[in-house]
Amino acid sequence: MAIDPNILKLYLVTDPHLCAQLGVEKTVEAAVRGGVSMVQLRDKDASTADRIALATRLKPICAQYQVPLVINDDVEAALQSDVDGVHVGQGDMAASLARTKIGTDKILGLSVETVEAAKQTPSNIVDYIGIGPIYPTPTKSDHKPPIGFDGLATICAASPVYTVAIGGLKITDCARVMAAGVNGMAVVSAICGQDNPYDAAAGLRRSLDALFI
Ligand code: TZP
Ligand code: MG
Repeated sequence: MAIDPNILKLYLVTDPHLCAQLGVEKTVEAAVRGGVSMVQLRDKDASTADRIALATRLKPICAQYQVPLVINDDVEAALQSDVDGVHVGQGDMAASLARTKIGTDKILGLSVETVEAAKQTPSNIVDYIGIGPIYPTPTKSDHKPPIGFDGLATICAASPVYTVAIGGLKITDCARVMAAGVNGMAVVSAICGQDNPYDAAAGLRRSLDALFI
């Protein structure tokens, strides 16, 4: 519990399909070098064993840059690979149970799509919420209706915990994202699958840093 909100500034969520050409490890290595502040291993189709194996390879890369690494959905994989935490959605394991399993020292994130869900977020259990999708995005097939920047600002204002925006966000959105009051911006395709993930991450980080004055 009690995270530094700066870790949320530029949050990379990985996608094995978008990263297929370079691979997830090389993409993450380039992204953390470029200035990503947090990484979430997200692979909806992998087994727990596969996630543990990949997380074990990503851990030293992230650790070298003091960038926290969390795993989407899979508490067991997060525990066995001893990464920094886990991110769950509304339909996944209940946040309270995830917290019980991971203990008090690890990071717990929760996806939130509505003001009601934001208000109900237990601040003694959840460290941050991921709010979105802001735009429709092909990266997440089953996503809820996009909330736009007004929706983002409303949900952010209702949140008792730190916040990060997600869904279709590009470098041109940095100012509007941060103006909504969130602590950071989460991206998949703005880094994964880009010709040069280092340049993509560094460009995003420069834009965000310029807004944090
Ligand atoms: N949750 C809400 S939207 C999304 C997730 C994991 C995917 C965001 O991907 P992209 O490529 O940044 O739009
Ligand atoms: Mg989920």
